[in-house]
Amino acid sequence: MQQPPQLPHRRFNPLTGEWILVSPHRTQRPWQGQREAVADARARYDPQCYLCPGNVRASGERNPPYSSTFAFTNDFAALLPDTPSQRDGSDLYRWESVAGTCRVLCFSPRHDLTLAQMPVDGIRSVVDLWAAECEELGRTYSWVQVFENKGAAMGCSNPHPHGQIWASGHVPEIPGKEDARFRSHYASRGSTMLQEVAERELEFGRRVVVETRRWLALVPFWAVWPFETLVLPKFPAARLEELDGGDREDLAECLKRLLVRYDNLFETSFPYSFGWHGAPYQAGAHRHWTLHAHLFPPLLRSATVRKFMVGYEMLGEPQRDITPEAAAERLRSLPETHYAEES
Ligand code: H2U
Ligand code: ZN
Repeated sequence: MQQPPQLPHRRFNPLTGEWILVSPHRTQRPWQGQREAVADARARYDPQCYLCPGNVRASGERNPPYSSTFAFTNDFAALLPDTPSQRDGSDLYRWESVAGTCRVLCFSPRHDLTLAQMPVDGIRSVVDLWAAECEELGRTYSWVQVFENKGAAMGCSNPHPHGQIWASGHVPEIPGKEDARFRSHYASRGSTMLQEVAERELEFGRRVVVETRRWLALVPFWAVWPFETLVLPKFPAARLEELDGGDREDLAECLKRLLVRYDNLFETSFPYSFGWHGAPYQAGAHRHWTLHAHLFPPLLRSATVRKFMVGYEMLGEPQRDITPEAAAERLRSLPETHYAEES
């Protein structure tokens, strides 16, 4: 395949079966719109924070004096475990009930850190927590969505380093599409789609941002968000809980190196939505699945100028301004020492 031109073109996303518009010539336009606020420095412990060790949450429960990670069931959960199974309607109007649970995962007792600023062994503890929660919740639910919304720009309500899990009896739309597409790829070609992607990207090289012994972070060919990345294992793996100690150690290193680059890009605590997609917990083999993480950061040109998905994106199809290759090159060129440590 020839590389796409520096002219408007569309790219195909094999994970969703959708196309996106790429307009490489468009980033120079003047900007007089909204600018994001940049967060201030924080204390190591905040007596007002509902996630800090020893503090009381909205439910009246007190957090333990935890020293590594800590998980609890969300006091304002969007999904409830005891929802009875019901459905009604046909053709145009239908509904079905959903049972599930929501968890909040504190990544560190330190209120002032982020994953990017945590040491690799601290990130490794977070990987262990993600894996343990998936294993446990996967016994009850078909889908376990691990994610982190970081930064006020992504709607995060509290800067204390934390993520969430929403687990449900149904497989939601996006992983549902991935599952169907991975399955048909495996049936027709006998290979897992994302392992093929990992091999091709290592060979091409220009979209790779971080490569460790066992993992890869890259800007996908079909990325929608300006600095979107995909984290992939270089070996077959379908779920977080399958990873051995070495895989987890190496994943923590890969995430650290990626997230430090993100923060260094605009010398700001880089906002994003980040989440894991592992094989759904349903009967049958899942050789068609590759465990992967998506990172969707909204920033485009500086710490304060973000990409909005509005207008054409809402009504037509997603569009991006800089090419994925140019985004990967910018991320790759950045140092791996966090800017806050340098000064
Ligand atoms: P976000 O900032 O990423 O939305 O996560 C904070 C979550 O913490 C949010 O889902 C929950 C909110 O419901 N929460 C509690 O479970 N207990 C509290 O005391 C406050 C917030
Ligand atoms: Zn806190």
